[in-house]
Amino acid sequence: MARQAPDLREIAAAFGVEGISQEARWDQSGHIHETYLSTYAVDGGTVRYVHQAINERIFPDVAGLMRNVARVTAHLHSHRERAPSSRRWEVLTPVRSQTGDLFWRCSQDRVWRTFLCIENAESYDVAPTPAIAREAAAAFGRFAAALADLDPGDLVEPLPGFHDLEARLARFEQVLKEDPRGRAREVAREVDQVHENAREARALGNLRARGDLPERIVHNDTKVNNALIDTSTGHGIAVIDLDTVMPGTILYDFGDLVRTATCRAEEDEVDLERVRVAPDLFAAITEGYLSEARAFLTAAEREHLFLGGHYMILIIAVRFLTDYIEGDVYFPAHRAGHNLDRARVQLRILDSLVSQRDELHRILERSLSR
Ligand code: GN1
Ligand code: MG
Repeated sequence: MARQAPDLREIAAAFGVEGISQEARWDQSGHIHETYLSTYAVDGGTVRYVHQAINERIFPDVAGLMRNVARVTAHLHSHRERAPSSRRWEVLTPVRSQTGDLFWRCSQDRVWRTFLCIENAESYDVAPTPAIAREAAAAFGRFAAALADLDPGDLVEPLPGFHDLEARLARFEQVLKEDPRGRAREVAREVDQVHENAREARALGNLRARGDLPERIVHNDTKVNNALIDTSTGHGIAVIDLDTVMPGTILYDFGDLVRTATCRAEEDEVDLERVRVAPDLFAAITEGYLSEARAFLTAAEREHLFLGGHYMILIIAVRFLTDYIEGDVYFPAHRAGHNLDRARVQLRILDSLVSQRDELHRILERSLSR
């Protein structure tokens, strides 16, 4: 779909941003919203903001979404004040519009929000080193610990059934049967792979249904690029992208880290030979996550952490594959077969996880016993 360039001056004015606009960079690392990093000259220096057009097709309840973001960020801010630490820790800060809201509809009929930019920090689509994988994972662990005492009843569920594997599989089977774009024939192998891996992943749903895993407020999108790393120290210092923060199991968060931070290839890599779970990165995220989460994990959560990886990789594979068959209606496709490539990468990561299961389990056990 052609993108209409937004009038960022209009947006900056709506959010009371002071200073003269110097530069705006379109950040294409997320799949959902349209994001700009804008620099403004003010008082002899510069200040940067993130302006984001919210995808209303995916998040129709913008008011509910932004209420969640406000609650979560307020809780994180007060947690930071209550438990000060010598290690840098930043919290995302949404900016209110001139009318006092956390979102604003522009003249192009799109809804915008604005955040202060967290400076001296960077994020990575692929973890370049074990040290960075470790720090990204530690940031997500610290985030979960800080939200442990936020009442789940305070949040709405912006995307109901987001990580409900049964619902995702049912939709997948339905789209496969309807085959609206005549693509089902091409994906027979991938469909088999989904079926082969579904049984094991379903164990997580069963554990949840039995009440074995505590419901917590979790991030639900712990992609490695949603952690910020301090540019100078290399420490994990913040977690961003709070749209999917809602009740769930901690296994989702650990699992999405396994999916995104243990593989040295991009999410849409076409050379599948490059796609594998690297044990050194797996060890790094395990160490990093547990350095913060060890204190609050229950015995059942510890026991089933590994399953989180299997579950999340499969669920994203199913989502990409469903979207390919359906005609790329959710995840933007920038080339022919883009969502199929993404699905194949996920299935390859899953293969790699399963085939190295014993070694990876040993790594996890070692971290857990520390
Ligand atoms: C989307 O916004 P972004 O790119 O961080 C998606 C996640 C997927 C991810 C796959 C709301 O996240 O669930 O895991 O793409 N977010 C939503 O890269 O669907
Ligand atoms: Mg996201």
